[in-house]
Amino acid sequence: MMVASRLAPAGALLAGLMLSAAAQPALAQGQVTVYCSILEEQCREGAAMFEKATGIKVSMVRKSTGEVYAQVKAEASNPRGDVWWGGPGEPHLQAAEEGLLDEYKSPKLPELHDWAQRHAEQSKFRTNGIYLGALGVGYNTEVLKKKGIAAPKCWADLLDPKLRDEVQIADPSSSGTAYVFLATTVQRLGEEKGFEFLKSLHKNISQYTKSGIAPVKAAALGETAVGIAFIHDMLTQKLQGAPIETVAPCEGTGYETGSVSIIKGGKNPEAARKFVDFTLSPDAQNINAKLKINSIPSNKNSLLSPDAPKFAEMKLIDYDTPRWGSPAERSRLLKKFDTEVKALPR
Ligand code: S7P
Repeated sequence: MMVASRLAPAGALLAGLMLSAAAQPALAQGQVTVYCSILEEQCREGAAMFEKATGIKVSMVRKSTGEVYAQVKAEASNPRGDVWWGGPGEPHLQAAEEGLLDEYKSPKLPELHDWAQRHAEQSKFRTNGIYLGALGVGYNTEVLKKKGIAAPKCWADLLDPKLRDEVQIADPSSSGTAYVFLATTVQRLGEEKGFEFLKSLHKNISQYTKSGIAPVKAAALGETAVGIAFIHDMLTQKLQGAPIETVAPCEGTGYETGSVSIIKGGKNPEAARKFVDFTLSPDAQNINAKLKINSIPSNKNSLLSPDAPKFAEMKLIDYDTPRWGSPAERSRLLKKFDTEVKALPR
């Protein structure tokens, strides 16, 4: 009797707590730290959606892909992040091969397109494909007209001396976008001729920006005539009214496999797995269509924006993401770029 009377209020309290938890799924249910390498607005929207759906508090830091790779490597003995969301696949693959990422087979995998399932398999399930994006050129029509420069159609057109100080691309060490450009150039022309091309282009580069999206924004604002980046990002600026046109270069171009990975040794592995499942779901991938970011989503049930660049209409090279994402190739190419291209006077 005494026992029962002491238990009754505790039971009532428990039932009350359960009821309020059911009514408010957003009550704190843990936390997850996400290093985010897609665009700031996508990161913010995704964090808010995930918190609302799971009650797990998201601590989000936005950094470029190469920067996150360097941070994950530097923190390997005491990882502070749980998930690395977005950015081209090569730095993710390098981290996977260097033992910095955890294996995880998401239940969402069967919902993905073949290319994304292959990407996961190639990494031994230590990274996942979330979107595709083709690399290209964007030019400001007003700046080119004012300067009397013909619109570029090919990569080779970017070497025109009239474009001196008028081309921007990011630094491939910090930016995943710029690394795709570096690897595309080497794959397209072979290493020797590829580096000759990069050295000639260097004369026209006004600056190597830290983030891959910066040249797109500069071209949209007319601060540079030409930017090299992902075509879907340049299209976003065009859809917002910027005088920008996009080009899939005539010689053929490479593309990114945007990726998401779990950081090995992170403090919140369970929440990290839930976050990865979320990024592979149509809910998270449809953020792109909502924000008019026209990359191609990996989940077969996600919305494909009608404005998304049509891969079938572009000349694509047979871009080898696993090769250029291997630790040996990525480290070697970046070092070579720094010493043989970036260090040159202009
Ligand atoms: O989703 C848009 C997008 O542009 O965000 C990523 C981002 O720009 C990569 O940044 P960094 O080049 O600075 O690393 C791209 O993967 C993606 O297409």
